[in-house]
Amino acid sequence: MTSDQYASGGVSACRFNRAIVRAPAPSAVDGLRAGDGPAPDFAGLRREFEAYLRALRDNGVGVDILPPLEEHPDSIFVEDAALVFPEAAIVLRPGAPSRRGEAGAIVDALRARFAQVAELPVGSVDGGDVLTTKETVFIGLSSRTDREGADALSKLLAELGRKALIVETPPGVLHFKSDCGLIDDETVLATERLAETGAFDDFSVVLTPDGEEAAANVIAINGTVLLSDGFPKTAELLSRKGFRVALSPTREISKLDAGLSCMSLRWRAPD
Ligand code: CIR
Repeated sequence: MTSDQYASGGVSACRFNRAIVRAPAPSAVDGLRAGDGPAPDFAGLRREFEAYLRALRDNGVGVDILPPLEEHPDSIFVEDAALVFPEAAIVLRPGAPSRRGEAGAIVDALRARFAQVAELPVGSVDGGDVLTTKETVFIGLSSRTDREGADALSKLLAELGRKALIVETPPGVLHFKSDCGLIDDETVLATERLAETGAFDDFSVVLTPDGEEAAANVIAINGTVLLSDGFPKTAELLSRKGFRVALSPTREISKLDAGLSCMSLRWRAPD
């Protein structure tokens, strides 16, 4: 296939048959945390990782599980080190200095699955700031993703025939996708503060209910919306709107400022 066949307007961004994840190392409990809340418990992290794996598999996704990396505590959050599309992968440059090495550590796994693996040449971009939709790849500027990286990424995406849009992440929000997730190809679940930026004016937007802003980091997989458990109002709202919802626990993972999208790189491999 040529990249044109995947270009804007082409392929659903909610259908996946492959994913890459990385098992947590014991050092994961020392991952970055913005606040001074409690550190996560390793056994709990592991259980949540396993529940996540089950959720991917139950929804039709085959998973490559990479080995734990003790020297990279946050490496379970593979989403930040790369972007994947049906046609190619892009190795990113995570913005936190302690996470930069995760990019090099994932290259071999990408090469094993993708004929084309590009590398972001300059700046910094975390995959958590990148939301791929059918028409557009949103790149949120944040404390982890800078203008230089966003511009360089836009160029690489253009070479793949994909349209990029650089947007702002609200102040105080770690990643663009901390506050939003696609729930189908036309609809985004987003916090009010993110929706107010106008980034999703071309989408239908479902707002997270009051007090459940952390629920926004959902992933849509093959007709199911995977939602963190502990957000009953969001689960009820999505079900009422006709979405099939599956719950996955993220209590420990959330202590590392992370959620569901962060733990996998997902793509639709050609059949
Ligand atoms: C960090 O601060 O980088 C990690 N503790 C959490 C990263 C979460 N990743 C994501 O939302 N994509």
